[in-house]
This record gives sequence, structure tokens and C-alpha cells, in this order.
Amino acid sequence: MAPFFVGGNMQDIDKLGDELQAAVEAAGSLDDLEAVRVSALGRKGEITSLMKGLGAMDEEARRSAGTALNALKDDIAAAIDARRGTLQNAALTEQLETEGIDITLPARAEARGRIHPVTQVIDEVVAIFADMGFSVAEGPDIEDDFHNFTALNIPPEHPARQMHDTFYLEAERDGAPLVLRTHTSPVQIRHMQSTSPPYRIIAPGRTFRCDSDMTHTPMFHQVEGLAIGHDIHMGHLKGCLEEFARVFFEVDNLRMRFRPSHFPFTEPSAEVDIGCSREGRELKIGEGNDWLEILGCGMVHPNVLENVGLDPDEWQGFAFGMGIDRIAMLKYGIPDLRAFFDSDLRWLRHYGFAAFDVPTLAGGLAR
Ligand code: 2NL
Repeated sequence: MAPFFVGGNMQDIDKLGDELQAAVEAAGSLDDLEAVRVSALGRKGEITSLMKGLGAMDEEARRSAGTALNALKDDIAAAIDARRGTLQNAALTEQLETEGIDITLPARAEARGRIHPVTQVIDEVVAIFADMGFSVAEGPDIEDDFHNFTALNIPPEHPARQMHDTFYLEAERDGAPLVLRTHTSPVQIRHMQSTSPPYRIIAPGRTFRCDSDMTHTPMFHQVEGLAIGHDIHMGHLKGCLEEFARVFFEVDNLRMRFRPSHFPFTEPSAEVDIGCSREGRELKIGEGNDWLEILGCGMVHPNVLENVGLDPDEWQGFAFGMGIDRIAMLKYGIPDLRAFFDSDLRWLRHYGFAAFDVPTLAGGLAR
């Protein structure tokens, strides 16, 4: 307790008031200010202690001292509030100046991973054919002899079946050999076996052949397409593939030619070339007088339809097949096929695509 006050001394109250006001003004931080508040107004603070002494005074002294102490307490409390406001403003100003936020920065850092050119091209091809009403079908990488060869009218002695072209597994299913699918045609065979016509599907995916050199990898990618109805003809096939090539290669009047060819699973069959120029080592699609083969196609062979239980007198349509890796190299100017599957991050950073740039016809296939 503050003994100097007992007996009443208004000058002491004024003096204490001056000291506390000075201490409040001198407080340089919110912590300092809180210490001043506790020393004046806390349970054991100076003003509090003086107030506790009021009870021991005679009535007149208590009235005048009480009034003065209450006024002092209010003044100091107000001064502390004012100082707190000043300090808080200063702290906020300092924070705003030192913790600036650049609102032009992206909310999330751009993903560091890249989309592989093969994935990008598959997404582009799917977007183009989806726009023409095709849906995507999938199937197993490991196939049996029937779905990969027999159903496709590929005879037992056909060279494609030979050991040195096809990866045969040691395992068998129902006594028949299993293979890594050599094309995605078995996906379409399974689709025709398990659903009813009409069909309009594409089957993109991995395929495998026992082949490895400058231009072949043992695993590669293919997309096949199939359209079956009552009166689907070669005109539809031409229009469909022309639309595809023009949108994919982004050339409006891309020249295209259909050369007669042969596949066991189509009759008639054709290979499709697009117009290009070759000057020196540079290839330009859509220019010049040269030709570049991009796919094979034809009208589905009646034997194939019969093999999946369809009546060829009632159902007909076209199919096509195309190598994804090669058209990715052509479109994006990638020189070496073998680098595709090296998983070299430097290569991926260079040739890969941003994850958020999803190819759509409305938004653009690739940026
Ligand atoms: C090519 C040629 C082709 C097909 C694939 C096919 C599928 C069924 C029935 C008939 Cl289920 N045909 N697929 C047809 C013609 C050509 O691929 O050069 N591929 C890279």
C-alpha cells in the first residue's frame, strides 16, 4: 500500500498521474504498455493500492481522494487505450510494409511434372474423335490368340503370328497361347462381342512387338477406330479421317490420298498419306508436293464380323489403325523415337506439356 497517501495528499495523486502518463507515452511496444497497465491498474497496481487505502480515511478525505483517484484511473485507462491504438496502427503499418503480397503471383505454383507427348497426343486424338461421336474403349495388354489374331481373320500361318514378331507368354489360357497384344484391335473385338451394334469407338493404348531399332521400340502406342452400322461406307471413312487429319495437324486444306493396300481384317483396304514438303532435313505437313503415310484403314472384313457373331449382310463399317508415337514425333518435331521411353526428366521438361493445358477442341488442342 502507498503510505504517502494515507492522510490525503492531492499533490501526490497529481504527481503519480504525471508519472503514469509519462510511462504510457514512453511505452514503445504493446508488451511495454501492458506492463505499465499492470503496474497502475492491476490487482497490485499503484492506483489500485491507493484505492484500497480509502477505507481507512475519514469521510471528507475519502470523498475528495476517491473522486481524484477515480478520475486518475479513468484518465490512465483512456491514455493506455489511446496509446494501444497508436502502437497497433504502427505495428500494422510496419507489417503491411514488410509483408507485402504480390497478388499477381499464381495461387499455386505451376506443377513441375509434365505430360508426356504420347499422353498429350492420345488426349488430342480422343478429343477429335469424341467430337465425331466416338467413345473410348479399353482392354487388357495380355491377350489370347483368338482376340489378337484369329477373330481378325489372321490365318495361323500369317507372319504376324511368328515368334520373332510377337511376344508369346509362357502361360496359356485354356490350352491356347497368351500374347502381349500386337495391336489394339482385340479391344474392338471384345467390344463387339460384349455389346450390340451400332458401334463408334476408338481404342488407344499400348501395343507390343518383338522389334527394336532406330524406328521401332518393343512397346509402342496405337489408336484404332471402328464404326459399324447398317450403311456405313468408305465415304464416311474418308470424311472422318480427313476431318481428323486437318484438326490434328492444324492445316485447313490438308491434301490426303488413299492408296490401295492389304490387311487381313479389312476389304477393301487402304493406306492414307497426307501432303508434305521435304526440304533438306525439314519436313512440313500441309505444304509442298510430297506424301507422308500416317495410317491404314479399310472396310471391316465380313469374316471379322462373322467371328464376333454379326451378320455381314446386315452390318458393315470401317476400321483404321495409326501409330501414336510416330504422329507425336511428326506433330511436335521430336527427332528420336527411342528417347520417348527413357524417362529422362530433361527430355520430358523439353518435350512435355503443362498439366493444366488439357486438349479440347474449344480451348485448343495444344499450347
Ligand atoms: C495400321 C493399320 C489397321 C485396322 C487396323 C481393324 C480392327 C478391327 C476390324 C478391322 Cl476390330 N480392322 N483395325 C484396320 C485397318 C488398318 O491398322 O497401319 N496400323 C498402325
